[in-house]
Amino acid sequence: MRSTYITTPIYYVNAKPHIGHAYTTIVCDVFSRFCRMLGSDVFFTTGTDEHGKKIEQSANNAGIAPQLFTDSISKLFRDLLPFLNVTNDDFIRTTERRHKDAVAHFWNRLKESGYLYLGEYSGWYDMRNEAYFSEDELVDGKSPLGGEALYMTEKCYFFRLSDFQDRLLDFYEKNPSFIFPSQRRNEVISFMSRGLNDLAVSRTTFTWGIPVPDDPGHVIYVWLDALTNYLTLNGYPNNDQSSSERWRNVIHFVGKEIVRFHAVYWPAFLMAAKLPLPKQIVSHGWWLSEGEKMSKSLGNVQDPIKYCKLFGSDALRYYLLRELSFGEDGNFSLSGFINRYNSILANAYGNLCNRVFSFVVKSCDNKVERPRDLTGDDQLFVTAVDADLKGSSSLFQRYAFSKYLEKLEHAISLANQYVDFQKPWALKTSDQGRMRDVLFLAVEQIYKITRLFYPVIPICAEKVFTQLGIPMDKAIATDYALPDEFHIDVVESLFPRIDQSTTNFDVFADD
Ligand code: ME8
Repeated sequence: MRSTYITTPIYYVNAKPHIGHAYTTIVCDVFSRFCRMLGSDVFFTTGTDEHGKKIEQSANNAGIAPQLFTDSISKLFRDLLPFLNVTNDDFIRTTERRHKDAVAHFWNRLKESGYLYLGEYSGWYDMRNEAYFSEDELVDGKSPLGGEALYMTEKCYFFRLSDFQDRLLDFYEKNPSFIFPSQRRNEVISFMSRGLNDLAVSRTTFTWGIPVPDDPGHVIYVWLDALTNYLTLNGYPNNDQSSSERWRNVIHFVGKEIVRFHAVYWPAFLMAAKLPLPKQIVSHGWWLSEGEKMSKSLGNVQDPIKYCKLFGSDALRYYLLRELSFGEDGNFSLSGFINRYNSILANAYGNLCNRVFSFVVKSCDNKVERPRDLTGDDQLFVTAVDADLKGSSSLFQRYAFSKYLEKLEHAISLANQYVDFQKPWALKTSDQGRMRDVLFLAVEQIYKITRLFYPVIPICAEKVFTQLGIPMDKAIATDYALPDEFHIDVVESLFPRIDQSTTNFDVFADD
């Protein structure tokens, strides 16, 4: 079985999680569920990034010791996962012993291979993003990543990043899909063409970090610390990464603002430590709120838990994947959420399942059988649905989640049209045999659509399979043959319409 290792970024613990974090985690969960359906042995991880000056300062501002502070915020990220119905296999905290050991080991490998040296650094430091910039990289006096920039000088260890310019460019050329999408790849290459400077990888101006082995006055640069989490989670240094199939198939999902760290620094560190490089860095765009990036420092965030509590995790997962064209930015809005929920989940899909299943229960003694022959209309219907579903898998593999869902929505609308046109309620008095055939075909297409909907709306999918008497693990297995007879005992409502006049939206008032 093919191994696939899927990672979210590990999130800073300077404030509680918001929709942006929930988005990446959900994307990774949906992708993991999809890969598992295709038979992959998936290892899916997430966690929290807990060191660095920014976290130390947030803890100081809160008047709490950094460890206690990070304990409490990391817990909020961990506790969010069941709300989102996420199936991660591990959760890492960079303050854990296993990680500190892995980072110290990794540091020693870089040192032994001659890529670290002691020097002095002066530059503009963006504390929000924990990165140094040169004067000419500043934009209107701020860092190019948008944070305030402070001029600082400190003695620190450097990583010989400049040695890797040609090797990295060569690697990108030989592995054109390493950075996805290509727009980000072009940005990275253009950044590299300006030349790579050596990178400051230790700090002495604060203490909240992993000490440099044999020089504890320095703490290890938080990005070197954080990126190593992906190795820690794969058992480094105890497991041999060079022979790890999982490591060769690691896909890092990240927001577009941290592509540089993952696509330039990380492969350079790995090359220096003589370790294999990840398979792909997949980057997505931002959720905006009134045109600005939703972020804790801008204070314009939305709480994902509120959405899950009020509308269910399936609804949030569906909205996030459908609304944002993967890779691009998009606006998050409650009204947009309700519109998509009501028009697709409640009216088109939920209602289709409900009316077809109820009809089977009420008018067909709870069961329907596969028809012996298909009419021309039936054949057209099944062929059209199959055409929508056929290409969907490759869309998924190209991370085109919104287009994928669009295909499923089209298939749902074909099924609704088929039922409307065939009018099983009229056939009930004129031709019961035909009525049963129509209902079987409708149920069968619902089942096929629901299988592909499963990674996005797993709770609802399970309800549909249960109504059809098919266990979830069978329903989503690649080689499962659909039974020739469906039995439906009880019909369950899937997505009740959101009635704006009766829903209490007060919970959103303080976001
Ligand atoms: O960067 N829209 O952590 P972080 C979409 N610790 N995604 C968003 C988002 C938004 N408005 N806001 C956040 C860090 N994200 C580092 C990562 S990895 C070795 C270290 C998501 O807490 C998106 O995935 O700032 C983004 O890259 C990540 O959260 C940044 O989280």
